[in-house]
Amino acid sequence: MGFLAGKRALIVGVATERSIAWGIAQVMHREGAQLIFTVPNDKLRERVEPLAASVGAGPVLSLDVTSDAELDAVFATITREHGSLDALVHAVAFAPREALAGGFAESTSREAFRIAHDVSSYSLTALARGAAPLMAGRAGSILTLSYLGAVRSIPSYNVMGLAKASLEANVRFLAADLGPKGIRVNGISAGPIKTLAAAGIAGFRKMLSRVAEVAPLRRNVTPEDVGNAAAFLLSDLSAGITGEILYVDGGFNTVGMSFPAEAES
Ligand code: NAD
Ligand code: 0WE
Repeated sequence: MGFLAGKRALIVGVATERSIAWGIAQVMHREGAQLIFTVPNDKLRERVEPLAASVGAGPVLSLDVTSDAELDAVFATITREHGSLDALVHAVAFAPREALAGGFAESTSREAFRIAHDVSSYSLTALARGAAPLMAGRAGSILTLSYLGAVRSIPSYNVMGLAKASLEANVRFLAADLGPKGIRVNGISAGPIKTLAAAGIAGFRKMLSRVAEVAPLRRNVTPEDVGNAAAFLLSDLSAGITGEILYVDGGFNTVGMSFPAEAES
């Protein structure tokens, strides 16, 4: 029997078969979890419905995380249809495209700052508040996805770095708030992966190859690498872990200096 057997999970952030959230969903399905998916619009609904069906999930729910009404509706539906929740995956990030290019100060408008923090960090607070009553007395686990730009400056990541720093603080404050109710809250800081959110980011391919040269494991990570670590953090195997950010990046963040690997086979 899988280590997530009997667990029901809400997964927010599947857009395509390359989505990190889809990598997580596949591992969770493999380990026996029952999954509920959401999409923010009808265009993504068409892409996600076949994926959801392939892992035996029920109807895909509508959720734009900037809408309080849609957040309320999702939790009302889950309360009515299922009555409980064991796991929540938050894999959502957005900043206006023009904020993810050029110099940080020049590119960061008040509006881009607001949107990035609303979609990418506040949404975790709102989802955790909605999920908590459904997780009461059930060893719930909440997981979000972060990136190294939360704690290091990275060219062009710009205001998303500030939003990820806020997201990581969100993990710690939610962990303290919900821990006494038996709910754990953690983050995975993933290395770069070619997904829809990475498409059209200038220089992303170069970034992937640089990471693969420098990271101790000398490769990029995959959605399945992230999915396996995610399934652990969402399961009772990690019952003693909360408020933590786990790096799944081939060790890239731990390296202080690295030389070109001429002598490697
Ligand atoms: P993705 O494009 O597949 O997923 C991003 C998701 O955010 C999409 O499903 C999209 O629908 C959703 N989203 C955006 N705005 C929304 C809104 N208003 N309401 C509801 N959903 C909304 O890309 P991904 O790379 O799988 O991203 C998932 C998470 O992983 C993000 O938090 C991202 O920051 C993080 N991450 C990605 C990488 C990478 O290199 N791809 C690395 C580290 C962390
Ligand atoms: O968190 C992310 C990207 C999130 C993202 C992506 C987009 C593209 C489309 C947020 N908002 C938007 N807005 C859009 O209009 N990542 C961790 C992937 C990523 O994005 C980068 C990176 C990495 C890594 C942008 C610049 C530099 C590095």
